[in-house]
Amino acid sequence: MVDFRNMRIDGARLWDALMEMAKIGGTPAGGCNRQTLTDLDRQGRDLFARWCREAGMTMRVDKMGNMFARRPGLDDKLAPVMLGSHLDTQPTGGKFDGVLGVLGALEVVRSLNDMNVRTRRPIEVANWTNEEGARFAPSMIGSGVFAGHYTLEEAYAARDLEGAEFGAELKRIGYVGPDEAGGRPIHAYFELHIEQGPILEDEKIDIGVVTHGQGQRWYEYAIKGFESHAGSTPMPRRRDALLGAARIVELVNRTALAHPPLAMGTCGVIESKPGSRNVIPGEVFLTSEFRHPDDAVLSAMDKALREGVAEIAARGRLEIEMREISYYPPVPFEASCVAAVRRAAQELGYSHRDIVSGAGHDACWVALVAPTAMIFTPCVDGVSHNESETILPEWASAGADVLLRAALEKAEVVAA
Ligand code: HGY
Ligand code: MN
Ligand code: MN
Repeated sequence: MVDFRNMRIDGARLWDALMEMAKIGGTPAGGCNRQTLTDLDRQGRDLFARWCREAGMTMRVDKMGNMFARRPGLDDKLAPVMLGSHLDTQPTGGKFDGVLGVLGALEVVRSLNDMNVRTRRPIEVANWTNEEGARFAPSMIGSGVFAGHYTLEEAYAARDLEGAEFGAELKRIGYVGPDEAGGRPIHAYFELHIEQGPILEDEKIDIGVVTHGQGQRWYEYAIKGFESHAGSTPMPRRRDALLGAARIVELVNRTALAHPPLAMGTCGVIESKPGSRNVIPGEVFLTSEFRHPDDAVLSAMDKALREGVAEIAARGRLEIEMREISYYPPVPFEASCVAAVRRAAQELGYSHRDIVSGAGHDACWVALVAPTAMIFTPCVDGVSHNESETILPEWASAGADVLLRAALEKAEVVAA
């Protein structure tokens, strides 16, 4: 058995790749706007595919546009060890959310090539489609179809706020692949990701050993009132859809604050029609989401929300169609994979601590179909989903070193 304990990745090459990818959709404020299934997403995918080919990998794409670059194993029939994350970003996203996981995985392969290391199992690097859910909801839909939680038809029918359809956009950028999405064995899946919160940096810890992903519930509301004149409609006679939406926003916030310290509640999108300053809004589209690591609390928040929305509808004489568009319970990651991450950090001499993920990740769906774990790096001030998101190069290197070692434990080094 080859001793792979001193192997490390090339941190400078990883950082160069991150900066190169960040140019695609780069914004004047230093962030990235490379939203899923846009021409910029296609450019990012094409660059990733070129780099993978240059690293001697073969590329497969499935019907959800999920990309899998493969480095063969000596016993290539075995189920692969898969590493990856996502290249799509938020509209005001940063350079590292998701991208660190995809390019950190590519760096693992590049380093194995440099060290002429062979593994018994094949290694695959994945780029999952539409992790962010910003343009097409829900989030993590590429990995969600792969894990069998959503159907291809559900995903293809999703529409963005301009009415563009997911399936048509995926076809337009040329990334509808021939492979079925999912339904094949994966020996282990590891996802490297920035924490997107302040804990690791505050505690001066290099590596987060992620034990769970918290549960999430995502909702949409179609609120109908009655458009009428802002100057001549007496207050008691109004059916003001925007006032109803405002009450739901306050209800979501109040419900999360009622379950401290871990509950999260957010309203992210609101669209008011007709959008005229002197017309009482007759229609509003609103979104909200809840998150919590305990499913029973998430259910209690859901119940309080539904009761509150019914009360707001009655009080405002509004019709409120409330839809839950996505739900997944808290996800425990697989013990042997979590232990491999913890062992890797330990042996590499990186400080580490167990942590629960506040953000959702493709790993949360992949965990349904493969032994899965995640590796977190700190991020500056815990900021993410913001153009100022940034990390230190040494954090990126440490995370990818741990990814390399955890992957090799599962892929089994046979020659170096
Ligand atoms: O919403 C999330 O947690 C992830 O960024 N998609
Ligand atoms: Mn992400
Ligand atoms: Mn994100």
